[in-house]
Amino acid sequence: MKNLSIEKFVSDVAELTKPDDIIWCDGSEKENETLISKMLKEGIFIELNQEKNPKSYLHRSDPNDVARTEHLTFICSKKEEDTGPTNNWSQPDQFKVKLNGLFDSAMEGRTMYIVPYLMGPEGSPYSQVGVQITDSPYVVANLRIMTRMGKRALDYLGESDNFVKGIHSTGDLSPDRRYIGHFPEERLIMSIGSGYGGNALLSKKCHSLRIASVIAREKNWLAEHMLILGIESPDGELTYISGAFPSASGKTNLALMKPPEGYKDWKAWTLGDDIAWFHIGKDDRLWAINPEAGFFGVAPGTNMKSNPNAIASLKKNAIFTNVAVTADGNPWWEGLTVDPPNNLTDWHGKLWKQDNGKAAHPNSRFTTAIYQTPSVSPKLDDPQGVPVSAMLFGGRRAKLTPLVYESFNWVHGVFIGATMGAETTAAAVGKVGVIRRDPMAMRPFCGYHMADYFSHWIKIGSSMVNPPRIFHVNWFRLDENGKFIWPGFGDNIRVLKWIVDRVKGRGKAIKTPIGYIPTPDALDINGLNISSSELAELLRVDNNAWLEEMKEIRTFFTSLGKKLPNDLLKELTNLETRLKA
Ligand code: OXD
Ligand code: MN
Repeated sequence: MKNLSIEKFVSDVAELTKPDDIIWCDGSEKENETLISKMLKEGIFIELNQEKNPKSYLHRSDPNDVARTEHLTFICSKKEEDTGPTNNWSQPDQFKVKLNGLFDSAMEGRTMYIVPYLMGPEGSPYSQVGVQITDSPYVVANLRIMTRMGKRALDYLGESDNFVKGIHSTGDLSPDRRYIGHFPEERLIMSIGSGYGGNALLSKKCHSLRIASVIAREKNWLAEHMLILGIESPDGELTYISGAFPSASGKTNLALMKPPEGYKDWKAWTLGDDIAWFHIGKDDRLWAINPEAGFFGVAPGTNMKSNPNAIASLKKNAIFTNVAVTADGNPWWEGLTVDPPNNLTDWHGKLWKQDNGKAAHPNSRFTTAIYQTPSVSPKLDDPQGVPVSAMLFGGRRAKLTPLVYESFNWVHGVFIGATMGAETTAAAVGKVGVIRRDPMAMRPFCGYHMADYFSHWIKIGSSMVNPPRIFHVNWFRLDENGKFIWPGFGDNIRVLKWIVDRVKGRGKAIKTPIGYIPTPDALDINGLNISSSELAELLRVDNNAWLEEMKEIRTFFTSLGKKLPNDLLKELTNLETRLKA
């Protein structure tokens, strides 16, 4: 069966980019093998120790192309006011002329790959098809893991023209000629000059968040930068939660959490580590699917303690990008083992020495299928998804925000998400460790005006009698010696247990100006090395410090202009009043 819309799309792009040949990807094993041998021959893939890491490969990206480039990412809505102040805008026709100039003949001497992909389970009414055209075989190999690609996507689409178009070329990899352009009204993405991660795997941030958030607003659902996790108590009670955390802030660790000693009879089921699409069910619950099928996780810091399930999922069929390699051909990154092994090759391919800086790039990544993690939820391919009872917002904050608190209601929860602040990380180019406001962890990923996005969130909540409860968590509080107070990782299940208790109407809490926090005895710290004064510090609300924070929030709200929903301004004023009381 031919899809005429795809044929037309492909011939138009081929005419512009002039590839030497065109390969239509079907997603088969055979196709993957051919692609891998080609990449090995061309040095795009480097073979890892195949005995220890069967069918796993290393890729070294251009050193100028190692993270998302937000300053080169544009939302080209027809009207600038639809893009909003947190995005770069360019007039769509003009931007297309500029990009077409860069795409002109960009694939000369190269192969053009056509990658149809399905975001979401087969048979799900909530899934979406995209077609990415790319000249990067590395991108194809990643999409094969990250999405349900090839024939499956075409079968889902049939003859329909309802797919997101993605045009990608690595161009000459020069940051001066690198742009990631989104045309929301046309469901079109054009990306040139980068072969890396969220800039190049267009299914991920570009389609499933920036374009999908626009579609979600039109169709009354939510496309979010969130993990999805099922928590099963010893008596079999299963509660699904979702959570938004800024890039490289432990989202993958939480999504793949393994309950620690003392919680062995609890289970945590992984559904997704990065993106969730939510629909309101006929039963008044909010149902989530993960559009993706793989993880594109940050490698540094991943180890048997922080994330044993990720380590288990990396045993085979994995792609490693910009990690270091040991002398016997195994991947390595900072934090994988306590001490670096001898004779490491760094991410540039040079013999690494202690004073050479990091051996693996701080934003080095692994790509692996969710199906390979021992904690994979049996519901991952369920067309309906899972009903979510609690949504978490979290940021990396050394001070101020307590370990956990619960919003008073949905609108207050939206306020908490909208005012999230977090320290920046290596996932995007720019200064690391400064606080920036990152509403719902969507600042770099919302495809339209942030103030309209807040209104949309409020509307979604008001469409349900019992929307999910909203919480804020912060695993990253430091003591006066700069040490983390909370152990984090698997022990975060203790916080999730309180959240589940709250959802079920049994967790004890104290009302504070910022929300409900656990009573000291409601949080299980049994077996942890945490004193009661440390616990008090973890849960402390410092009214004066919060009042200082309110000034920044007011400035941020002002920067969003007059579309900011009144409800949120009211929340701000009410919070200030409570803090002063
Ligand atoms: C990611 C990111 O790659 O958020 O998931 O940057
Ligand atoms: Mn992410």
